[in-house]
Amino acid sequence: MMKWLLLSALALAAQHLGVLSYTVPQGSPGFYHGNSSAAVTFDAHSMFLDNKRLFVFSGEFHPWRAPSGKAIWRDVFEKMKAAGFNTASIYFHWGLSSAKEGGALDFNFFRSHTDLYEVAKEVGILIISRPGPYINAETTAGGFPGWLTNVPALARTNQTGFTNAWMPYIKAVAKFIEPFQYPNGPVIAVQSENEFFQSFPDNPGRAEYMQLIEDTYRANGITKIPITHNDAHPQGAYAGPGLGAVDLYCWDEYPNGFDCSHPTVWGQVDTQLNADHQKIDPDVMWSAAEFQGGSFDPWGGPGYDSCYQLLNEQFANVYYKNNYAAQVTLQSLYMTYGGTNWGNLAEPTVYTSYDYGAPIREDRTLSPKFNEIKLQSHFLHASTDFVLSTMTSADTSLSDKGQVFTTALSSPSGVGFYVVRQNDNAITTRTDFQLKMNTTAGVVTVPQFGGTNSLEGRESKIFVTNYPFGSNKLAYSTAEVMTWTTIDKTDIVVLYALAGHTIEASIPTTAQKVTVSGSTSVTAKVSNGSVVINGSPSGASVITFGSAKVVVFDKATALAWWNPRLAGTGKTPYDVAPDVPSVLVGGPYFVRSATQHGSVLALTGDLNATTTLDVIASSSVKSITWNGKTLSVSKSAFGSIRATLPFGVKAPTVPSLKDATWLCEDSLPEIKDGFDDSSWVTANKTSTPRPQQPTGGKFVLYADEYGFHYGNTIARGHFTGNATGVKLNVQGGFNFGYSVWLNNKFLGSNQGTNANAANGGLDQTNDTWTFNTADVRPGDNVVTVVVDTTGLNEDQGGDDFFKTPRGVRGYQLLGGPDFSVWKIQGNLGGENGPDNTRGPLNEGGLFFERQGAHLPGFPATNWASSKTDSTCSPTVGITTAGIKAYRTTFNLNFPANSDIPIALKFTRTPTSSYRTIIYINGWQFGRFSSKDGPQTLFPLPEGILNHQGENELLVTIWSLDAQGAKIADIGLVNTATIDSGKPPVGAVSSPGFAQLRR
Ligand code: IPT
Repeated sequence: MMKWLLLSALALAAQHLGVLSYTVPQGSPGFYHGNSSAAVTFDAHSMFLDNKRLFVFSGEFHPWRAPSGKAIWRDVFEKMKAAGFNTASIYFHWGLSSAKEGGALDFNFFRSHTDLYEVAKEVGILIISRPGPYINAETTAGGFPGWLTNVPALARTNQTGFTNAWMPYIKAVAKFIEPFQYPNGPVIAVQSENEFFQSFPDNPGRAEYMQLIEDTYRANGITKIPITHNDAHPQGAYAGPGLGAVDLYCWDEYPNGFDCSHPTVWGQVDTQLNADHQKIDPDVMWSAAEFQGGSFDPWGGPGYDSCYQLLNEQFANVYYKNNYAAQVTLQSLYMTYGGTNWGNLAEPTVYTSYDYGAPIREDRTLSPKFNEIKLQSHFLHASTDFVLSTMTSADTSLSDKGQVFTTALSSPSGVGFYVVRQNDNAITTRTDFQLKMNTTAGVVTVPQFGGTNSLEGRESKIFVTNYPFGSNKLAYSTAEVMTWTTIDKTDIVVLYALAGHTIEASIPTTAQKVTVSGSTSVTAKVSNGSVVINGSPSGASVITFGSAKVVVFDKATALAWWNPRLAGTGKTPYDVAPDVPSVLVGGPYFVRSATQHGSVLALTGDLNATTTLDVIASSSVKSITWNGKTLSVSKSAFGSIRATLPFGVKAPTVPSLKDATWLCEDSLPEIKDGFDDSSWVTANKTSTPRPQQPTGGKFVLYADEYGFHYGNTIARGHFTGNATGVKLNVQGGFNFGYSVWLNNKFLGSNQGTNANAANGGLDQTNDTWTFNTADVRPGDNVVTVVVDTTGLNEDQGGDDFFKTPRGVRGYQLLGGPDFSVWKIQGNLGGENGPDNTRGPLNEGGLFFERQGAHLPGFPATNWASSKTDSTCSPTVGITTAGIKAYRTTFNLNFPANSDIPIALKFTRTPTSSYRTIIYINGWQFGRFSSKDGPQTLFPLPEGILNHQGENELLVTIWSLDAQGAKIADIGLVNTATIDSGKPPVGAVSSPGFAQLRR
């Protein structure tokens, strides 16, 4: 059992730190687990690392949704770091590491903990590790391995069969985490399970299971960091005391929900967050393990640009600031980079893209929300008093306008924070107002020197009082603080507000003189021992006096500024406190790093256009390089070092797929007369222990029962005699599809619908298919059922829902004898598939996949060619129901300094019912459904795609319609052209046909 202990050393150590001198009070619940080796501690206000308080500003990222590996992970982490994230929250996927029960666990490559932690450490990102065993995450079976569907024990309980299943995985994971526990590595916490609820009275063994996970971590070396849990709602599950209680209880919040089809409809913000927290666990910091960073989108949904709109920078502005108002000090944005559900990773409520409308988009480009978050995170790191602040009032009383809601907070040292917003999210127009703020000079109503404060609709601002920056102090500011730093003994604070809004700031000074350089839209004067700044920001104004500089930006300008810590100057690579030396850099699309070598400031970063660079740095900086090139510099009107950064990447020529040579081949020989399925698995089970029982027929035909857990499956039922038809209950998950043939005669197809459909969505259909008497032969007849599943269900309710079968759930042969035998086929080798690099989920069971036609180097020598057969092209397609595979190659030769994300683009014909699988260089990177959509743009990430060489592309057309189908148009597009300082990614090394189909 976990206990709380006072760590008095902590209290002592905290005192001699310049930044903060808060002492952990007696009895505070610093983390303790039976010895005193805890390296990560916390109390009611915040976490401590190295006895220093921090705001854990975290973002969710799933390395396995970016399988190009380390180089791309580094890019994502560098972007997160630049946006002020000091932490990443990481789910790991058990199913990807475990192909079969009792088999070897595979943590190589994109499954690697070690690689991930190493990159995070190099970049300086802390890690909250979330290995499950259950993760949800809109991934197949919620991260459970497919084989677990066959284990006859209730998952997520302490039943022996389930315990034996997960224990080796968590033990292995613990061994990977152990050496990377803070401070030796970046891991500051490990989460047990996911959104797990407590035992039901009739459903025991859950808390016991939770406890067993925690004990397993502790027994396997996880002794320095807290174990956390993310409750689905603030209901106190495992907050303690009691069995399964964790060290640090957290909860999840998705206030705008997941319906992206009404992207401007907001609810109201929750004003009870802190009250809820106080009810549950007032002794520990309030932690949002997942807070909405975007939304997933279902098949047939409105698409991720709508999700982005629903959860855009305005949402980030209002809702995240509402969290700060409620004194959150660990906030993790789910997702911060979403990535891709490649290779059958999706579960049935989502499609291939997992862009999530996140701050970093699927192609790794940066959204406006990214920059909004950057302003907030920098403010929090700069405001070291913030984590100690408590709420003093939360109502509309401080403003002269009833619709302005203010949460006032103050720190023990008297720093005030005023989080203002309109009290109704339906208001989309501007409100001008005055605000009463408590300053050391008493209560003042601001602005005092002209103008009004303003809030746009769906805008929130944080005003400050008595706010220290270095040895100076803002008596108050109605401009928001982005950050501050001390350079050459001058304290520089960066303030911002929307252009057109009035700001006012007052800074006590002994100086007699103040100068304003740059834009004169704000004025400054010395009055009664203070510098008073007032005006409306436009571009950059710099106000200089005494040992202070106040930089005032309009918000659009501020969004393009960066505040990188100088590499190698912090005590740890993770430290983002304002006492770590930094520079201010304005203009570039992205600033990756800043390093000072003597008089040279070396900046690296990315550009999306020719850019004016402004740098505020020490006077010791005499020259600046950008991605290694020396710049010619001048001084700007507001005193920055200025240079032009020329955009150095030509718009790329992307190969045309129209003009490409396509090779093609039928991929459904299973319906041809004489097809030999004798080597297929015989579906000979007549019962299953699953809760989901068959709905008819002698044999259990569930694909998973025979080891086929991912992608398309095929069942062939043989019969002799005069049957008149077949009844089929086929289950494949929401938006699944299937087609059925009697011998070589097409009987028809059916499809599921999505969870948002009026009937709640179809994940299975019941159909009766009538045979033409003439098509029933003497001797052997075969009913062939091809099923496109959309993944295994999740198990959110802990009721073994993930065991819901895929394939034929029930059947009945009509008007004749029964089927004599059923044969089942899925991915080559089932649980013993050959591809350890791409992992056990990548392939499905269509003919071309079993053959290996998607693999690099496949000898398509006997395939038809568009050179001699003009119908051999996906834009010509097929004229009957069935499946055809098309293969082509193309070369890319992008310059080393470029980041040019490429996507495969489809023109969709919603009236035509066809499905397409996309393979690039052997990796399945997309599943397109013409009928459902919405995804038509499929990013092919660099690394998986060779940007400096040859690529092999395969696409299929499966027409579910008798009249056939074609892809109206298909082509490669670049979704951005970035001049990038990222190190070369290089093509990932993965095996081809010669290695995998010997
Ligand atoms: C929360 C899950 O913890 C996470 O895995 C993911 O599924 C997320 O939702 C939605 O994307 S569950 C919460 C919505 C109740």
